[in-house]
Amino acid sequence: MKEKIAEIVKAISNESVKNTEELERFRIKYLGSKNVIKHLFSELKNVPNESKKEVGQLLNGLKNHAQEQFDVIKIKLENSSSEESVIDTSRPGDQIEVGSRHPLSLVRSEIIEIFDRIGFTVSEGPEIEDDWHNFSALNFPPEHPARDMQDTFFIEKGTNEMALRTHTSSVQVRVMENEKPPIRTISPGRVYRNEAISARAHCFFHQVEGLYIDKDVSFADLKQTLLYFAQEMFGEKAQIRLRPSYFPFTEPSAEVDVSCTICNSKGCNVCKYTGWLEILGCGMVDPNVLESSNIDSKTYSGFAFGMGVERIAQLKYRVNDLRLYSENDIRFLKQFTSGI
Ligand code: 2NL
Repeated sequence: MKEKIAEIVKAISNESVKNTEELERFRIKYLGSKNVIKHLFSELKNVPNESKKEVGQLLNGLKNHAQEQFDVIKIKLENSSSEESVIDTSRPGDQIEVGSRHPLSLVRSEIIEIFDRIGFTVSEGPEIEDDWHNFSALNFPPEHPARDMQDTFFIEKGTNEMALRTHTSSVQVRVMENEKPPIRTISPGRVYRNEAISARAHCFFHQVEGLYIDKDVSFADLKQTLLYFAQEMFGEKAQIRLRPSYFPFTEPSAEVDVSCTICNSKGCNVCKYTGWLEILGCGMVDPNVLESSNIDSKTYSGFAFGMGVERIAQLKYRVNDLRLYSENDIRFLKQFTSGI
């Protein structure tokens, strides 16, 4: 009997279990309902009485040993999951989805490229601005409503010194302060206004402002530059019209409409049956603004303009809710060209 037990112990240690099927065979052989150890238990009655206790203990030990071995092998198999872990290096890799550019990013790049072709550089500046660069240098009178808490996000309570910039003209003031004319630059960037969020208004949006200062810059130069821009952006058939307007930093000032490219100026619900779409504001830089940045307004003149990137993108891609631009809904974002 003792020999039989020793044989089984040896057999168990000689078992090589490589997969779950072999493990199951091991279980049936040593732990199943008709296993070899059980068979030895049934023969215990034939063992002489004086050896019964010892042989019984050996059999119990064998039974526990078989169970332990089973558990150890099972865990080993699970950890290495030997069958599945075989890596097939010839399999093709997972497809990597190519992302798409954000529509505002696409339009911003297009605007930059259009102005780059006629010699405009790109200038950037801080989003947190002081009162001078955001308001005073731009000829905003001390009591102008834009300086109100309701319109501007101020950084510190009680002081109106530092604020989130409300336009990127602040960047252009910095350019005028630091560079000598001729100046030909655009400043794209994010700007902030204290407004309730809706389909038509947001607390932040994106602007591209342009500035050209040199000797003898005229309103005709401004008009031709904007016509060039409109035709590059909306197609060579695009026309523009200027309507008189007011900004603190330009005089004279105008608002610019582009002929409706959606209905060819025949009238549709996008242009509200006028045939025209408003795209930007512009004007001749007010002499006070030039002087504030130490540019001699008797020698130099300049024009400036500002446009909302969301507005241009809305016309190009027919997006009619401003909130879509910042909600990061993948179904919206996926629709735009996947150019890198
Ligand atoms: C609009 C109108 C405008 C400017 C921006 C500007 C900058 C300097 C001096 C003078 Cl440094 N003007 N910028 C001029 C006219 C209009 O923006 O509706 N923007 C969305």
